[in-house]
Amino acid sequence: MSRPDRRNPDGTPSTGVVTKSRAKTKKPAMYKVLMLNDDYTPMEFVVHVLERFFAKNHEDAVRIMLHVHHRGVGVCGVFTYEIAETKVNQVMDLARQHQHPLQCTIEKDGTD
Ligand code: TYC
Repeated sequence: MSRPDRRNPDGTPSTGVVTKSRAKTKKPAMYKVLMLNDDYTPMEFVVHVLERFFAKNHEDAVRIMLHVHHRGVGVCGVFTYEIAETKVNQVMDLARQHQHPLQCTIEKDGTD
C-alpha cells in the first residue's frame, strides 16, 4: 500500500503537518509625535511632559527638550496613529491647563 502523493503549494511533498502561513500579516503604519519649540513654555514643563507621556528618563527628556529648543522641532516617539493622537491630545490638554503655548503634531513615519 502507498499514500496518495499530496503536495504543498510550492510542490514539495506534504508531511501532512498543517502549518499557518504568515504572508498576509502587515505591520501597521507608524506615526512620529513631533514637539515644536516656542519662546514661552518653560523648559521644565517640556521635560515633565516627555517624562510623563513619553516615558523618557530625566536625561533623555532633557536631551530631547534641548534638541527642540535649539533646532525648532524634535521627535518624542513613534506610535500607531491612535496612540500618537492620544499622546498629542494629552500634551496639548496639559499645556492648555497651564496656559503654555506648547505645540505637538503627528507626522507619518516614512521608514516603514
Ligand atoms: N524655548 C523654550 C524656552 O526657552 C523651551 C522649549 C523647549 C519650549 C522645547 C518648547 O518644545 C519646546 N523656555
